[in-house]
Amino acid sequence: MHLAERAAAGERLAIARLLTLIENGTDEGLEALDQLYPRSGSAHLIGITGPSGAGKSTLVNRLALALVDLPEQRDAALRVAVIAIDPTSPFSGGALLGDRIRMRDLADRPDIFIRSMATRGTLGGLARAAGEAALLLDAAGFKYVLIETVGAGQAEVDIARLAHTTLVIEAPGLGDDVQAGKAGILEIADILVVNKADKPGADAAARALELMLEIGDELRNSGQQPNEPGWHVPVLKVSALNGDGIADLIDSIQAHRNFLKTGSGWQARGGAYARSMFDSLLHERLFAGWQAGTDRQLLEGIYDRMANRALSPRQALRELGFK
Ligand SMILES: Nc1nc2c(ncn2[C@@H]2O[C@H](COP(=O)(O)OP(=O)(O)OP(=O)(O)O)[C@@H](O)[C@H]2O)c(=O)[nH]1
Ligand SMILES: [Mg+2]
Repeated sequence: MHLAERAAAGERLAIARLLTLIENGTDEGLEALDQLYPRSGSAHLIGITGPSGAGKSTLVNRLALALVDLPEQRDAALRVAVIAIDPTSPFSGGALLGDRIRMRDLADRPDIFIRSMATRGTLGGLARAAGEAALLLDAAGFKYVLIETVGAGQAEVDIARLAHTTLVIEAPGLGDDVQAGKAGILEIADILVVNKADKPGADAAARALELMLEIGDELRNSGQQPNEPGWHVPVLKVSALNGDGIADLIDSIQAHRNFLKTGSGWQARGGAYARSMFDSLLHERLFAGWQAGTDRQLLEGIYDRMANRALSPRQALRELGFK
């Protein structure tokens, strides 16, 4: 049987192989994705982001184990998949290894699938690879796909665009009061989580977040997400370490899904992702086509003149025949 069909039938080995093929951008992998595309669209994609050390991996571990046990999951063979993304991988082999060790509770469960992904090339490339991996896991039948990233900027925003529900994780004691505010990722949150509620400072962090939410309401409305008015972003205190608050967090995740499904949000988020994927592929193709048809030396000359301030970027475009 073809690899795509085996993956669609939920065969773990086939899924793992296809993920590698997709991550490496091979034709076989990408064609399999095309074939699987119509089967995707039913998994609940959940993004988990926030500053380093907030406890994202610990929380993902907890969430995965709790989601697997939901009554609605009883008949599903494949239940929860986890994609752990490390955008700083050249320097953090150790961190990835750490994640693997932390997630060992999950590793030998047949109903949970875990995959770590590291950056190859650009952050944009990483977001795309994550999107493709999520698509495959969705098509393979996983009900929940959890995607963990470190809150570092554009990659998180891209991944939030791909997720139905984005959790932004904070924790007391990370130095400054609220890291996510600084990193500019608060506005992508559907649910704000203050982890390490077993430690002092969690209440203060939650209050600070609530305040920032009030101030940032307009920000969110002008943000990058398709805007679904009517969702009130909750601030939840949890302890990933001892499990406190996890049941409420799961309720909140379900409530967000119901909210999206009741309105047009579910479709809109899936559609927004497909459109952004299409747009970025189109940009790439058009650019590559144009570049292939353009004299290399002419281009180098133009780059030089721009560097020497003899030509502005806009003037360069005009010189190349663009209006
Ligand atoms: N006290 C307390 N410690 C926690 C809790 N959750 C996680 N930790 C600890 O915080 C540290 C960081 O946890 P991780 O889960 O690795 O954090 P992370 O956000 O995934 O970190 P990166 O992947 O490096 O960005 C670990 O030592 C955890 O044991 C919690 O609820 N309470
Ligand atoms: Mg982690």
